Amino acid sequence: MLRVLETPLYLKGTVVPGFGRGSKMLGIPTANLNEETLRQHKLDETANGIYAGFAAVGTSEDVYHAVLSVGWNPHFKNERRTAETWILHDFGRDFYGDELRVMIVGYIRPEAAFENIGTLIQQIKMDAEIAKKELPRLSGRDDPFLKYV
Ligand code: ADP
Ligand code: RBF
Ligand code: MG
Repeated sequence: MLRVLETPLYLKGTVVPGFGRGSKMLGIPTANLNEETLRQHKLDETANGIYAGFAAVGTSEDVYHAVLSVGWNPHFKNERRTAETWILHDFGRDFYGDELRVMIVGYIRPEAAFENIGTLIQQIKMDAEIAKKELPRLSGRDDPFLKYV
């Protein structure tokens, strides 16, 4: 279901435009991080996968549950590696250009390619259910890393 990481992974960077595939329209907006954030050695190829963690945006102190995908998006045969975070909170606005801080505490599954887009979306929604169920018992939401400095 979810494997708790021995050492959390920390991502901090600027929210940049993604591929514009309309994931927001599908109810799954994913905040893409700038490429420099992906270049840290802890996020090498072995780190590719689907994760759960805690996220904070901009100068806000609020911490939310999040699911994210790190890697090549095999379903779309991408040529660019990305880290995209779906924060499980309704912001009602965009926050391109803001700082995004994510503390990854659990591993859910490897990235995969699916029969069709509907199956991919179903799977992502199941990832979110796992995160909502497991994250409340995991520590991390008070980590100083999530605070804006
Ligand atoms: P893009 O292809 O540019 O990444 P998306 O359709 O994936 O576009 O939407 C992502 C954008 O939506 C984020 O960059 C952010 O500005 C905004 N957004 C609003 N609510 C959320 C949320 N709960 N989680 C992630 N991004 C959100
Ligand atoms: N893309 C894939 O190609 N394969 C996946 O298994 C996959 N899993 C994802 C899981 C989560 C929790 C999230 C937020 C995204 C995932 N994606 C995956 C990325 C998804 O294809 C991408 O967000 C949209 O295509 C918009 O760029
Ligand atoms: Mg996106």
